[in-house]
Amino acid sequence: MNTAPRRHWLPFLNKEVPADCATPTETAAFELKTGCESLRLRMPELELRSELGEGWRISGGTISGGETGLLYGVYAYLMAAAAGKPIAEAESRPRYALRMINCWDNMDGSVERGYSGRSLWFRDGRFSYDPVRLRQVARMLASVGLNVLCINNVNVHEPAQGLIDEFLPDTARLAALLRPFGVRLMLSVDFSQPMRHGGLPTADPLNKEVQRWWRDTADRVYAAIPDFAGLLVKADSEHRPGPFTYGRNHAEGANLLARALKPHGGVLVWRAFVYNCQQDWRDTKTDRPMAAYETYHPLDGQFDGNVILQVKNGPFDFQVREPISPTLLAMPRTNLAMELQLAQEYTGQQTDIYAMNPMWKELMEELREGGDPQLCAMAAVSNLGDESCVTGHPFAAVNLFGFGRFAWDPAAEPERVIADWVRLTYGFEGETQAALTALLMNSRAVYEKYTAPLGLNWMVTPNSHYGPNPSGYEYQSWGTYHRATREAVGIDRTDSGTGYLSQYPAALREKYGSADTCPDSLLLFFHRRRYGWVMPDGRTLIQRIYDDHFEGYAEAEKMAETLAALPLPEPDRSEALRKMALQLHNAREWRDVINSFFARLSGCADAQGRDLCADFDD
Ligand code: GCW
Repeated sequence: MNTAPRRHWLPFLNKEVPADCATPTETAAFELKTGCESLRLRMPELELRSELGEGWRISGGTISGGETGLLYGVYAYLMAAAAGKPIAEAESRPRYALRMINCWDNMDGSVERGYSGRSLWFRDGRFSYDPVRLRQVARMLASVGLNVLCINNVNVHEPAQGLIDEFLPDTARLAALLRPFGVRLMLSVDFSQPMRHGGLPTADPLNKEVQRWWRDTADRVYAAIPDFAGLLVKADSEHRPGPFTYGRNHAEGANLLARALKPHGGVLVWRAFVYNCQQDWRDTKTDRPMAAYETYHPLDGQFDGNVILQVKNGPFDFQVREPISPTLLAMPRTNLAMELQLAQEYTGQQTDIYAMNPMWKELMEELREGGDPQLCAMAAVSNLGDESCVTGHPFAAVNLFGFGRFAWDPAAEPERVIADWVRLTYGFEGETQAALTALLMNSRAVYEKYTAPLGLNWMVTPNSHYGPNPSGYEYQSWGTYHRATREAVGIDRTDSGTGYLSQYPAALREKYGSADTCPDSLLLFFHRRRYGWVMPDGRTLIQRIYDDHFEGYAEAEKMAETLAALPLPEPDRSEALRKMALQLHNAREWRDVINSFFARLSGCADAQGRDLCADFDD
């Protein structure tokens, strides 16, 4: 489906930018004019001040900034006015230099973990896109300050290896289309590319021919795309090739590519998603969350200056609740990026509503408690696709918008960000704005309750990752176990258990190490507990499991009522209501499957006598 784009948070900028708009400054001027028409704003003066870089200043009727800073300043000015909070005096600069969207798009047009349709730029093994549509998407990215777009999947399937080779002219054309919006292109490459695409017998990072091949490749790419952002690599992870094949470590692997990019000012983003995906489920000593730290901590200080280690926010894989990844707190001499996932792989797949900014705020708090490492970049797996609303669910756009705001200023209040999105997208004010904002703000807590409260993750349906299946991953090789028996559930990750806890700095070790101080939300992630264990609020563990699932479903029903009462425009209204019905079905499945699983296993009845679908024999 490649239908016309729809409402997003810049409805007043929904016009086409002239093709001859070569520089961000010209684009900015045009955008401003468009905005002025519909908002009847006084056109501020624009002043190019290169020293401000990506930052901007609004003062005395003038917007000043570096080339992209000016563009961002204009968007900030227009969006603030449209949100009913005009800016007279302000200045701002981004907290992170790189604010990246990682698309998992394949060249056949499919999108790995994509829930918004097919790829916006690939079809049938080649580039295929509507430039008007892409400029609109680029404008969405630029309006919230996102400045790097990696267009292809980190699992690099053929023919995507040709993006830096036979398709390079097309890649360069797309880069040119994005350039006026301050968005630089990045590509994912396969570590074994010199063999699979370069005819070499090896991809060993210490081999001179391999080094030359990457250098020549980088030279060619930069000749075609001078502002190319760099390369992204998933290596030795889930069957992808990597330096381990040659007995080399990941610093040697990353530095190989980084050195080829360095003369051109490019960065090499290396993903830290490395673990043994062929674990024997009987093995209770190996604990998957420990893997990244074990691989990377010993290498701290060995990565070149233009390498960025990109670490998923949690030690597992984008579950609804995980503690902060200890790797982010253990690499003081390495450039770090945190990787988030806008695609709702484990969080409702753009069917269930799940707004992420509240979760990201918690992650930043945990980072601070753990010693406040200085990250240099933020990355997020894209939720974009070719469906008419581009993010699958009309409300999922809040996560793209929210990610841009967050990566610019991680201290931005989630509620304010979400309220702005609501106002800009739907024009809601007062009670309606507050109602949709509250619904979105609570959506994660509701989802967590009906799916995986208390840090009890991986009860999801294998492969699809939507819907419950409590034993689905329990006897598999992915390292994803809850180990529920008839007495107890959860994993002891303290010193008496797997020892994972020891990877954290003291403050977090203390907080998580005792079941009394560990937040309820992570209890079963860090501790194994009997069902009769009494929680701080006086309820038993099993009762909390039941109660949370019942509450989660009841709250989802309330969400549905609120949603139905909102004056949403069409087609968003019909689409949101249709998806809400699916969400309720999903929530009910989770509630009943998980509760009956535990009731049958434990033999414990519900204190409130509700139906647990357990068929107790007595
Ligand atoms: O969560 C897993 C996903 C894979 C993904 C992988 C990764 C791109 O299920 O689809 O592959 O993470 O992050 O590399």
